[in-house]
Amino acid sequence: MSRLKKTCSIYLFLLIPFVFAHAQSPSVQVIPQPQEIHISPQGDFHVNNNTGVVYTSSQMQKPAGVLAAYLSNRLKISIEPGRKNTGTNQFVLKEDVKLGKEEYHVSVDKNAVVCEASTSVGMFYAVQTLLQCLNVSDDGFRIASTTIKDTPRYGWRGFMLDESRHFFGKEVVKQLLDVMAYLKMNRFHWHLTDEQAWRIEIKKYPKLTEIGAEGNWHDRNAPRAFYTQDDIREIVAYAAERYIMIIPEIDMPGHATAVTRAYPEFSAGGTGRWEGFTFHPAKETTYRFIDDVLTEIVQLFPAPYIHIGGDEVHFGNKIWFTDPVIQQFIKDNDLKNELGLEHYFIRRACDIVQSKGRTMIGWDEIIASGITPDKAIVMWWRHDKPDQLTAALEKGFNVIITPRIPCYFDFVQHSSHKIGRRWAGKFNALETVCQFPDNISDLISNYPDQVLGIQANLWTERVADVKRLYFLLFPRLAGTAESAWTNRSEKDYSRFEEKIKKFLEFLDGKGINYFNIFDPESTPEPWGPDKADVIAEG
Ligand code: TNX
Repeated sequence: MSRLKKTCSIYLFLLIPFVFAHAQSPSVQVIPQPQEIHISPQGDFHVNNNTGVVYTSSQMQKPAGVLAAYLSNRLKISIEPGRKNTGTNQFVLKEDVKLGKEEYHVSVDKNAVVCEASTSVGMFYAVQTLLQCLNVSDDGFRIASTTIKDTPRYGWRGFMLDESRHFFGKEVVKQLLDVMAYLKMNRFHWHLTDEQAWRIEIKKYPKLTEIGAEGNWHDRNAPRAFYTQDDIREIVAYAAERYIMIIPEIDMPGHATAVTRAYPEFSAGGTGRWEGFTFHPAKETTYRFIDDVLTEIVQLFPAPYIHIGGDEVHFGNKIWFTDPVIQQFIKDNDLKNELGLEHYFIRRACDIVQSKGRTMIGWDEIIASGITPDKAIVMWWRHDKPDQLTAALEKGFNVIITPRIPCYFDFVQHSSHKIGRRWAGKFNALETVCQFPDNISDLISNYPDQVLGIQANLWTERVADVKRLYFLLFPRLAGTAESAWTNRSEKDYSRFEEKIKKFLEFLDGKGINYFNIFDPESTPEPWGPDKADVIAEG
């Protein structure tokens, strides 16, 4: 054998275990993509009947319980997490105070899986990653030998559900929270009030649900549907178990029709389509009502934020321009005009939220209201008004970015889809969702600390049932998770698409409907109850 050939054969020989291990190694596909992931050819970790789950400090007990429960369930064995080292073949959940709040490390070799985090939530994310890495093979469950170092790009990884236009109920919300946890999303913004209905029990104002909870977008006479305070407590606790904060939205001063139907005394009046769209901005009793409602809200939701809406007031405030009481109020308070009055209303709402020890969040209309940036967080939604985002950032506001394009999931997600919104022909395909916010980095890159994160919003005017709700949400919600968690340098759309196959299997396992991006015709677009709903915008 020549020398060259000999050297080559030695190298090839040395490579064999590597190649073999790679060929044999189960895949490591995680959504959202971790910031650093290395697969090593050390041999896989096998989960078996003797596998232990060990945690080193009391705050890791909860994530240890989540891991043990999942393994026990899937393997049909009983694994009790404990603090005692069980020798080999164990998961070790270790506290490491040096890591950031949501950061975690995972290192897998054939003897052990070691997870490190400084907090219980960081460890929960390590566990979520591991559960996605678990591969079923002929000889049981395996995890490929891997090291992962991970921490989120943004602290706010949100999803908003509109349950005023249509009501979906407790079980659906819980299922959504499960999927959010799998995707390491951590903020559930709950749009509970709007024109169509009021969906949360308020003890001091029973008519809000007796009258206000009737109807939905398609059917004004649909039976009452709302969450009791017990339901709310149950769901808030369920979310907290998954490290998800719930932020309630009580929309004002517009989108208030359900309130004014129940309590006309708080209505500014109006006619036709916009009858009762706004609260009466010039009555002290209106502000007392809001204060009372928020008193009950803060008892139910421990989140440090309350969303007060603040959007689209001009749609339905025509009456403000002619009503003598309102006009007099503008003069007496030197508010100049109707917009000044709107801003006054927002400042009053902000004071009420503050008096309850919470911070206000509002849609981007609130920027001009005169509120200082220490008092409110802005949700930028009008993608056609990038100057709103710039103004908010320049004024020093913290901002959550949720522009219609690509964050509104009532927009269609495929060129063939007919029900749902488009804007000048544009819609929100999975790839556009994933690319975000890197396609607007010129707008945000100078303000890294003020952009708190990203949120997807599902408005439900044209979402009358769960099948359609899930069809619009999935798999796009996974795109939101990837865009909010993963640094630009680690994003790779073709790899993401590969991982989506596994995500769809996960949804199949839960019986959740989705749009199949790989075979659009296999999942036809579910119609709402009324085919006339097709929106032909753009
Ligand atoms: C605008 S986004 C709204 C909602 C609609 C949505 C439909 C926002 C603050 N207001 O009331 O449901 O568009 O896409």
